[in-house]
Amino acid sequence: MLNRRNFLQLSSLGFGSLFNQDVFAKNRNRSRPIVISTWPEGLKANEEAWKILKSNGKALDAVEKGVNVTESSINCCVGLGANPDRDGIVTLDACIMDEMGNCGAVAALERIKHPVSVARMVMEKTPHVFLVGEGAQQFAVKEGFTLDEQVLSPSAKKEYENWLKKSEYKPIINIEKGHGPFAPSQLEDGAYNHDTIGMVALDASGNVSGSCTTSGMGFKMRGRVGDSPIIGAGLFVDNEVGAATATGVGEEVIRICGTHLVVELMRQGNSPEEACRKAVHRIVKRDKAKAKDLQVGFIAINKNGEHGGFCIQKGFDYAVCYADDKNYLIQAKSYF
Ligand code: SD4
Repeated sequence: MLNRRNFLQLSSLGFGSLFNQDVFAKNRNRSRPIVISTWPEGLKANEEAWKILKSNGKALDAVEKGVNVTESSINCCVGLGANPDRDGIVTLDACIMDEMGNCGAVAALERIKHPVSVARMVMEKTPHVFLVGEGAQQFAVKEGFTLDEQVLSPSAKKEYENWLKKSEYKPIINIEKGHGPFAPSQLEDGAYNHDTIGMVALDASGNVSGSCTTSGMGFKMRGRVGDSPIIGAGLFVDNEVGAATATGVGEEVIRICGTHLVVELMRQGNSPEEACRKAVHRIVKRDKAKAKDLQVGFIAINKNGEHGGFCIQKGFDYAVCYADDKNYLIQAKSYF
């Protein structure tokens, strides 16, 4: 549990403080700008996004540069050091969407460090929305991205070697066992290690954008793509309403067009948290027994700068930043 002493220590680190959603609720009505992102890694990503937002930069730039931090982190499972597919190859998926409804996506991209930036190029430099596999890689190289070597992080290498012993096809999605007070060094050690980051932001001009980037399920079938690069599933933005992003078992999110649903629920007047809760319930309702072993989490912001999140299992945190010294980790409420 977070006690006062721990809280003060964390605050003095200037890094991130852990808050319960109810405690935080009092401070809900925030003026813009604001950025939120999934999992504890979101704290670092938010810091980068915040640099752009506080100098009146665009939400689109903030959500790209923010998640680039996570993509670069060798100890985080999002980028080239992440858990590979069952053939040992790391394949990355990402998408980005701006306030005009423009969007770009890539999937099954190999050896490119920043898939979200390639997704932005797809959005800005092609008449298309989605490029996959070899074609996406060729496009990235043509746009000046370098082909890097895939170097698995020590933990991904170990996990893959373990997995190979049985080679049982049970693709893995992290279900966080719970959080606690932590220091930056624990993050760097990979203590909180997720294969996805989704980020949505509202900038000083009142525009909303979002991004989502992932290595997908660990030890997945070659060619498997989840929700993260799919507009309306892993990410959706509507500048009249707000934006949402998702994490967890992608197949479940795709089946309900999860983030599109969250945004439409906000359009009907639901708060971000209520919209995320209703989307989670939609997943659980399909098969409650199955849902006991699944994790899916949604986070959302609306045009007033309110934010919220909801998940199936306890233990999903999201990071909220609306000032230099206000980068909080929020414990989302859960169905179970
Ligand atoms: C996927 N949604 O590929 C991603 C994985 C994820 O935390 O979010 N993991 O299905």
